[in-house]
Amino acid sequence: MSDISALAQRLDDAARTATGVPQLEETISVEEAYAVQAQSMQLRYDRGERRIGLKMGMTSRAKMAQMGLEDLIWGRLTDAMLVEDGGKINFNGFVHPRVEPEIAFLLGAPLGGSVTPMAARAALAGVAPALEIIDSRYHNFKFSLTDVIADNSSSSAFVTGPWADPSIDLANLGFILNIDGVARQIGSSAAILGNPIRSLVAAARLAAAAGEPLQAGDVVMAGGATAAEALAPGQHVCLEVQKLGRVEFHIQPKENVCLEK
Ligand code: 0L1
Ligand code: MG
Repeated sequence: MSDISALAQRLDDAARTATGVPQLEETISVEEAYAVQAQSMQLRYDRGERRIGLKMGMTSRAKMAQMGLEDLIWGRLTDAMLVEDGGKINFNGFVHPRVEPEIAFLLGAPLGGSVTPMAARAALAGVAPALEIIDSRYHNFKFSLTDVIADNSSSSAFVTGPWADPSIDLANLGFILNIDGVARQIGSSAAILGNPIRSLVAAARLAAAAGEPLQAGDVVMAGGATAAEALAPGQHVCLEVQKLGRVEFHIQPKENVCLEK
């Protein structure tokens, strides 16, 4: 049995100081990896951060098959990870950030355990275009399944756009991810498990199984609709989702460094 708290501390230090670390040498089970994640998130809560929802990862069937996964992975979101729509992030606060175009769900009622897509939809207060900034704390974004789960499934920041009527059909909405005005990824919400509502159904099951059932007010990030794009200082990132609208953020430019004469 590995020392769960030592691994949690290592990954929390890496995230807090934006410093890459080697992959875990320790062999741990998926259950132990989630225990590491829970303990590393507890360190954040102890510093005053508040859990406000969760993110779903590996939500494309192709990615699941490629990784040999039988289930989705998930991570926890805190209030400190939330970036205002149109706001600025500091590149130096990340190891090597990437952005994924997503849909976010806002719960209007609790949603726990085994639920139908219809029940999941009925619990919603809103849906929004959203951007997830993922940032693996491992060097070169290289990790095993248990590595990434322990690392809060690479979750680091997220931006949600305007909340729209949750009765909108989400099955096949067009996505365009622009960086500095250039379309870098084009896709469809259908890439998220065929329909992103399935991701919410899975989130309800996994969160309840972990003893943290979804509550009214929670945000759930449904998962990437396209491949992730690497980010750089000074960029403007904007996602447009058919029927849902747009969401955006800026990355602060590199700071000028005064050289000695
Ligand atoms: O949000 C995601 O689907 C990514 C999950 C973690 C894997 C990665 O960092 O690419
Ligand atoms: Mg994601």
